[in-house]
Amino acid sequence: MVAVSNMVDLTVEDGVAILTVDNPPVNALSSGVRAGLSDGVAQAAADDNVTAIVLICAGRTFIAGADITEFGGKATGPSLHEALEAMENCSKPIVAAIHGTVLGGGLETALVCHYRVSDAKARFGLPEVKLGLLPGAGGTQRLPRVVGVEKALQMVTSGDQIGADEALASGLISEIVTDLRGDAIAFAKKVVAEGKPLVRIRDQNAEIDAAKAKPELFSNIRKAIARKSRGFKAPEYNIRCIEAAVNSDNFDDGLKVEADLFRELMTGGQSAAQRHFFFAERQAAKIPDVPKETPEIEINSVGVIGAGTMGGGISMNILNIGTPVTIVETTQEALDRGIAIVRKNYENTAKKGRISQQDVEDRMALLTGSLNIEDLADCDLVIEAVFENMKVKKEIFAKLDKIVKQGAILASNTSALDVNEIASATVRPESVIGLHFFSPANVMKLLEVVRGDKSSHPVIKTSMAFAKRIGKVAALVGVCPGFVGNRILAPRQQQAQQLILEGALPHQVDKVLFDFGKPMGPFQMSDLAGLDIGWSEETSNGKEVLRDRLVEAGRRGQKTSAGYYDYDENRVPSPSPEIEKIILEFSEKNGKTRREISDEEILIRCIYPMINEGAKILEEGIAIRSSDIDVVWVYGYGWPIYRGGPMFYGDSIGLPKIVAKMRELKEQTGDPMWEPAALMVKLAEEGKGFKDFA
Ligand code: 3H9
Repeated sequence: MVAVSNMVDLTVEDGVAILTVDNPPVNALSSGVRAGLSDGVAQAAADDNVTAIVLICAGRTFIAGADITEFGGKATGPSLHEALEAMENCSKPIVAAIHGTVLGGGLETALVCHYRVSDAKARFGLPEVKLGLLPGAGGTQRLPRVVGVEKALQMVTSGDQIGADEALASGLISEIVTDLRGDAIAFAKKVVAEGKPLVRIRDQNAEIDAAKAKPELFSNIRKAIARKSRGFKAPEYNIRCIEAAVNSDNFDDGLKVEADLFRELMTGGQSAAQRHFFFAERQAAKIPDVPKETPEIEINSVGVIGAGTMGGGISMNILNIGTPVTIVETTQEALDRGIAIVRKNYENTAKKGRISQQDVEDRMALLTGSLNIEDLADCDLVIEAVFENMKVKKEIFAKLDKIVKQGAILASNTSALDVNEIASATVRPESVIGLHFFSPANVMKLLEVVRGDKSSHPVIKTSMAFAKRIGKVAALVGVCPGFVGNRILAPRQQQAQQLILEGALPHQVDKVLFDFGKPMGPFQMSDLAGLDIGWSEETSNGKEVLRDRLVEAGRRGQKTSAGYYDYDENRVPSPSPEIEKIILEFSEKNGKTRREISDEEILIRCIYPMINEGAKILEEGIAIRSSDIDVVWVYGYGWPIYRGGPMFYGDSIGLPKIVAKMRELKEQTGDPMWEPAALMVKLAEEGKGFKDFA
């Protein structure tokens, strides 16, 4: 075996050159791979003993794309385009032997090979859109020529993968093989023996020509993705590239459109934010002080306390991975209701065709209801999901301490309470941790794992790993009121309330945040959650507290068709004259002279306090790194991923600008909340960003 580069080897076996890419972990197209592909193909082409070439990868996958860590830096070595051109124009057939995930630039590499075979488990996709990009190495021009325009549009705008069967059916591969290396070599020999042509996808125009008469393919996809892709640039740019493939006179013109649009996305803010988030998500799983060799606790059965919305949703995550759950309630009625809702949710999913009726039955069979907490004695993990009341939670944990076997994890789903205090109700605080799921718990991707002062390393490690098993992205946070997510939410909600007393109306504030990219603004969010959460009749003070006034007037949010908005029978909100009247009264009572408030002021006053709170959280060590805060906000609160998360956004605005504005607002209002966090001031003075804080 000869090393063509530090990442690509070449061997010749019985007239077939085998180029092996070996660049762990995912064989990304780093400069050494690009150089190896160019040189390896040139060497094989020049070798008279070689009649064909097989391109294969070592390790767990075929090339999974361009090397994202190289983006934004200075490119070295041959460009991907140069390497791919050399391959496509090679005078000897190249067969791609595919396994694992062939993604992005990896699929584009396969598409310049003259033939492709794969094993049965291989998965294919162009996921660039998820990084705010488009396939920039010919993917938007070649894929539609193979799988057809409609399917290509679907693949590039969603970034979703297809399996080997679908790839075979759509012509993306020629064969599914069992012995990848051996069968690919045999396939290459057959191509030579049978004198099969060197198929260059760029020359195949049948699918493109067929789509010329169907402009509706483009309007249809635009319509289909409009809601999901609101605010994102990349999906539309991907569509434009395929449109160019169809409408251009020749392949190279389409390729030029692709190159221009790729460059624009690559140098723009959205892709920078989405690439940041790609690494943020993976970084969040790494816990510096928990050694690699820490043992994990086996989780084979789970107990959930509380069959309400949270308890039911949490249970579904666990049933989905085939792990039995015992759910405990205090009354038969509450238990029956909770279990019925779980079943209904599954049946709705089955109706949409996402799972089978058998799946529904299999999952429900793993769920046991009980009125006796002692039934949790043998569980490996118990998650308490009752309402937010410290006294009740401590009673439950004291009971669990006596009942549940040693070594099990005792978790609370509290969204704000002190996990250390909850742990103090037991004599095994090392086994206690917070697992804060977000509602709806069976859907939302985020899990805040709240480490108590005494939570043990195995408990932390197992919780993070278990989160991954149930399809969540976990961020490890420390104990403070509201942890990371709700603590950052609080100052924004407070500013939103201030703004409506000073002159804005709920729909104006909501629109600014909606246009920023949030799924909804603070007032719509409150209406959705219910204004009566945490409200009680005894303590209600409608004379002084706006929220209390609304609840007292029966305006509890969407569920009563009235909250900060009026709702029609389809829950469509409209600004409410009654609310406007109440707000004006409140302004007057608070001595506020109402004024016109600009959208810019609204945005700054809602977002800067969040960034500032994030800085305090970092300063106090509640989050390990700023990117973990971004993960919490993107996956837990719908922060637009194309803005990277609040801390990334802070860095992109520039910390000196935020510090200066906060000081100005402090000067104007005297409100101590505008005091910039010491860490933010320090980083700003040092010319650094949150990303530099470790
Ligand atoms: C592109 O191709 C552009 C072209 O069209 C045009 C160019 C001109 N680069 O996810 P994992 C790292 S854009 C660098 O935990 P899994 C990752 O950070 C690219 N590094 O594993 C992690 O590092 P660490 C289009 C990468 O098994 C480690 O590998 N391609 C890349 O759960 C393991 O990753 C994509 O968007 C990369 N491309 O999933 C595919 N990919 O261990 C992106 C991964 O230090 N990748 N790393 O934390 C993926 O979707 C998943 O990583 C994959 C494996 C499915 C491959």
